[in-house]
Amino acid sequence: MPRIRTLLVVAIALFAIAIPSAQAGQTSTGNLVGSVGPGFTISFTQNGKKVTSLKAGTYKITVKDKSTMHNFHLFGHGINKKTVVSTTSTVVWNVKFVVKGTYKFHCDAHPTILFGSFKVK
Ligand SMILES: [Cu+2]
Repeated sequence: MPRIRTLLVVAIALFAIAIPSAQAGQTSTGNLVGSVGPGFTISFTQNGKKVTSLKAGTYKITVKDKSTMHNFHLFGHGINKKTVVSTTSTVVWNVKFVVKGTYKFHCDAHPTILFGSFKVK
């Protein structure tokens, strides 16, 4: 009987530890949108405003590639995700920003014209 009680205490303790860590790993949606095209324009916004910084964490990013001559390429600190230049697409990425620092995005076909960056703090 004491052995079962010990196991129960351990199980409850593990459960108590698991709950906060699950919450910490939750995805923040935050209405993040990466957009490129249809003209020569690229943007990364949150609720319609240009993103300059984000807290480290996992985010759901909706990427709208509205041009067959541009793509949206997000990269830095282990992140490297992109759409295809020759097609249009709308995709949702789950991106985990772990490392604090500057992240960049650009169009691979026009990296000196269409580019931007933001910080993860
Ligand atoms: Cu381009």
